[in-house]
Amino acid sequence: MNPDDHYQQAQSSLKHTLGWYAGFQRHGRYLPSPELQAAVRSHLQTIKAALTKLEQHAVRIAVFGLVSRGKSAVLNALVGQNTLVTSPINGETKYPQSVRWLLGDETQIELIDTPGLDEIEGQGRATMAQEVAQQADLILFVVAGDMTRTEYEALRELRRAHKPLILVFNKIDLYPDVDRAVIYQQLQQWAENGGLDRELTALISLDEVVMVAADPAPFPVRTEWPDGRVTETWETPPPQIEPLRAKILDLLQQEGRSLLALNALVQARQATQSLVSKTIEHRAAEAEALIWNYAKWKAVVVGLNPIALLDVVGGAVTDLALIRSLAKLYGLPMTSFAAEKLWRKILFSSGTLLLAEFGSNAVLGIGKSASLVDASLWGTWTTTALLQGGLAGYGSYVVGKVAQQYLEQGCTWGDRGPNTVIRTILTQVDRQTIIDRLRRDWLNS
Ligand SMILES: Nc1nc2c(ncn2[C@@H]2O[C@H](COP(=O)(O)OP(=O)(O)OP(=O)(O)O)[C@@H](O)[C@H]2O)c(=O)[nH]1
Ligand SMILES: [Mg+2]
Repeated sequence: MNPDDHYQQAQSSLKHTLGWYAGFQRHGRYLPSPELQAAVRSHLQTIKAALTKLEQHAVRIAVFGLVSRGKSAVLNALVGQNTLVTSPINGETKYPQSVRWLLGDETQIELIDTPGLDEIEGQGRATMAQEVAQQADLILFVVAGDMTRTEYEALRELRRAHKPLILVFNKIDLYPDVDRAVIYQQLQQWAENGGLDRELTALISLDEVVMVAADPAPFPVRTEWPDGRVTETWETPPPQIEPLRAKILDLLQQEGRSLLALNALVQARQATQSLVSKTIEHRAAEAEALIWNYAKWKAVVVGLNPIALLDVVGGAVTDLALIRSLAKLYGLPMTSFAAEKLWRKILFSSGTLLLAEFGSNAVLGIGKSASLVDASLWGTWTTTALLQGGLAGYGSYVVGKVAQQYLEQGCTWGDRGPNTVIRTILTQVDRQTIIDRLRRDWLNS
């Protein structure tokens, strides 16, 4: 399957998720909870924005690094205009800001500049970095000179966003002797000192280390004229940005569409998961009462009813009714995923009950129906009834509990659910790609 199909699958999944949200909102009106409704609205916005981004082929690239490594300069060089302010003073860029990079085809690229990671303090830094990184399809991490411990730690933190990452070594005019292999070795060394962060070195291969000079320093040019005069002028060499430009375009060409699809799906997955778990939490007490009620009634009815077949059939019907009531209580759809898993559970629960019916016949020598006729066997009848009733009630309780879990998972794992589509895409991407290297991260995030 090609990236265009990934793209369409993601689009269809997001639309499907939006449709589901619309239904959920309607349900929410009958059972209002301001907190849930606010969550629905905000998640809806997120998914709509992700869909729009997908439809517009809008790629977002974020740049990170410590102060004065030349982050703003790198973006300026890519765009070919000095739109972002650069300065020798640390901490020039104070807030994330974005510039457009027009390439002339249908792809729109938004470049996001960020403040130096050592400029903002503590938690604020981590939050800013994670927020921007979450929104990005690709991350550029700019270093200049030896990589420091802070840089290594920042890289590890960014890795949590599970985005492809290019390590940009800037200012090569000042470090003419450094080569890519040396920088990569340094990264590996840090990884080894820090307990060998295999995932970080797997994320960044030597291929993703790129050398540039975004804003080379002017150098003096001495001219000796025939008349003996000597003049000195300053010349500014042009930026050397081509390797980075080529790397980004290559990556987008190869994996851009699948990346966009995956990112949109991850956002839809996060939004859905968070909403569904909030809903389940919100209705925890009601659900518990509902499950108990069904379990209790099933226990009593199965215990009292003398006909074995009726116990089993009636028990399965009760379990189905319980699941329907739970789904209704939550306002969650019964997806094929949840339905299939639950059927198995119900069959298992009925099977156990059936075994209990036969088992108690064998052990106690007689079933409920027979013992009911003979007054001397009423003691046996009570034991059998209690045993079967207890088992039946417990079966319902288990079904109710797993129903919560499967209803929850069904929203992302159902047909066209974000998780299902993410997994399909991941099984189809080529080896040797960055997405392939991120496979495990994408599946578990
Ligand atoms: N020699 C040399 N200097 C560069 C290069 N790129 C950037 N600089 C200089 O490095 C300084 C910092 O550049 P900025 O682009 O402002 O760095 P930044 O990472 O955005 O810095 P903050 O926004 O303060 O975090 C400026 O004086 C740039 O002119 C380069 O390739 N070579
Ligand atoms: Mg800057």
